[in-house]
Amino acid sequence: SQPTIESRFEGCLLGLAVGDALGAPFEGMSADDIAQRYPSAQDLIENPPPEELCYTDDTQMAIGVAETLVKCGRINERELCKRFVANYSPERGYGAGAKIVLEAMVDERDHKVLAANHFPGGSFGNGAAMRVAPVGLMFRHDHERLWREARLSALPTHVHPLGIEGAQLLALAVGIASTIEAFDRDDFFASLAEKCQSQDYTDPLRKASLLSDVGASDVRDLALFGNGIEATSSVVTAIAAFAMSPNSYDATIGNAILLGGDTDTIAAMAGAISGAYLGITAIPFHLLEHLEDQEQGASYLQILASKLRAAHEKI
Ligand code: 8NA
Ligand code: MG
Ligand code: MG
Ligand code: MG
Repeated sequence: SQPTIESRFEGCLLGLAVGDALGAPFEGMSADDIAQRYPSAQDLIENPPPEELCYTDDTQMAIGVAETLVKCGRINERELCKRFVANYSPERGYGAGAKIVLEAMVDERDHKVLAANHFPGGSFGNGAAMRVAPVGLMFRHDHERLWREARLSALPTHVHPLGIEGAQLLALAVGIASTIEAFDRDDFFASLAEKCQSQDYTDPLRKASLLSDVGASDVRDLALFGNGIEATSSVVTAIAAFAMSPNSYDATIGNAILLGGDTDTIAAMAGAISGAYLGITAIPFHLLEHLEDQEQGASYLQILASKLRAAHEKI
């Protein structure tokens, strides 16, 4: 049976946080190093590191995006910056450029100048894509609006066209995944390619759709799409990890993490798409149970998912 809308909203936000938190201990490691400890995705899911699962900047910023949508019903840049500042804790591990821009926001300096100039033309890091999933849920029924709001959610830190488009693409993947009843590879990739402008995304998307078509499931095939902190070497990777195993949250995030590199972020993005499609029940209970996100017995992310769904019903 189909997951309910409630289940899909929860699955997306918790799927993002669990992917982020499970991937975090491996961030920056090589695939070979990870394989020595975890030969398969299943090994990793069944025997995760024993420590509490702590999420990082990816989830912390996604919370700010969701809170903004709950409060304003849309992306209001001022409110979004306020939420980023209120939630900011540098020990969660922010990207170098993002850290500088956020610290300017905290000090009420003009962060826009830094966002535009710290990297030539702005940042094309995956930091806008890693936090955008709530926008995909909120505007799942209106892809034009989704595309515009995803852009607005990127701008405080990411003004480079590739940083923005990576976020738009990930939001659209989440929006579609949260809406479809059965996964159809051709439809899924055609809808994504239709909105994309840049060859940096359209070319790998085409390759990802073909790869899925031949039923390849070797994690090495996923590695072709990159495992870096640039949006262009991680967003399509996350989408491909989902498309390779649409009916398994475990395989989706496990394979994403086994690639090495930017493990927390790629698993966060892949986990958000997978959770939006499969719902909260697809996420292993022992992982949810070990996630730090507990406030007096309740999960803040679950509460936020429920508020986001209520806001979504009103638009
Ligand atoms: P960002 O804006 O600093 O971008 C990430 C990186 O991408 C930069 O540091 C550059 O190396 C590179 N980059 C981006 N734009 C350009 C450009 N125009 N020219 C040359 N290089 C460029 O930060 P972000 O928020 O996009 O980064 C997201 C990543 O940061 C995620 O992986 C997230 O998990 C986090 N992160 C954390 C740690 C950590 O300390 N735990 C390490 C790496 C990344
Ligand atoms: Mg992170
Ligand atoms: Mg096109
Ligand atoms: Mg990361």
